[in-house]
Amino acid sequence: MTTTGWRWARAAAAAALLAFGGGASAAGRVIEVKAKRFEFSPAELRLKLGEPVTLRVTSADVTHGFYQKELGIDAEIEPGRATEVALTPTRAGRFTLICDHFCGAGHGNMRLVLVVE
Ligand SMILES: [Cu+2]
Repeated sequence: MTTTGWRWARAAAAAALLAFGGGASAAGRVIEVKAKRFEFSPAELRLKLGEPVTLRVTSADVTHGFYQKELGIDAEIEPGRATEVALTPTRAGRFTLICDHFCGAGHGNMRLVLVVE
């Protein structure tokens, strides 16, 4: 490769980094979500249609589920480690994500609303 060609390659690599927000991974914006009996925090998230995000979910107590059928989300959230759920919403609307792993008496009220707009 010529010196000029090499410079162009480096410039292209720098531009690619900028495109992903200068350091963030290709999986996009990382959003922290905490799960505990019997709520997700935050309880509502606003997402942009077509924007890749990573939900980084941790549990403060026991194993919880993390399930939303239309968006194809189905994960187990175990205490002691973060579970990363990559997601690029392709449909607008309000989607209610639930805990589908029985975690106690208030389990049925454990919801996270994903608003995609
Ligand atoms: Cu739960």
